[in-house]
Amino acid sequence: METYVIIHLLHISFYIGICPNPYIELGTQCVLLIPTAYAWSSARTQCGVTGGDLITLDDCDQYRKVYLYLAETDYKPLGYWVGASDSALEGQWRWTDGSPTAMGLPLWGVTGVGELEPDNPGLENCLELSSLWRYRFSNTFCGNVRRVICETSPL
Ligand SMILES: [Ca+2]
Ligand SMILES: [Ca+2]
Repeated sequence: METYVIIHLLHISFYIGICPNPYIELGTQCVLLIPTAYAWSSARTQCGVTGGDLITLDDCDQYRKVYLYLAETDYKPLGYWVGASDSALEGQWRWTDGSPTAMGLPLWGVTGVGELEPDNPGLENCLELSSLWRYRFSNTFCGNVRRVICETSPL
């Protein structure tokens, strides 16, 4: 009886439901790549138009699935906006739902001069995944244009 219950719960945890068109199921999230480049706030609006928001990547396994998907899609060289910024309070990185963004390795990339991202405090306030950083987290200017990764809830 106990064994049955555990297996049943595991099954539920892997079933996320049906993703609304044009979102695809990717791991535990419904994900949409928008191949047109926008500034961060416009990118967020574009996700809203499709019924979602910029993606939250607060789970390492799920981040890896997204990373592999981007590497496979391979729209070099521009990066993708994801849903974190420190615009509200410098250095306090938050996802769009207000939850804190994990800092440090292995999520964040290392700059060309060997320093850990995020760099340029006060200037670069939005989070991107760029092929230049092997899709590790890096901050850049929110006004830069990047492709977009949205997330929405399953139906
Ligand atoms: Ca900043
Ligand atoms: Ca940076």
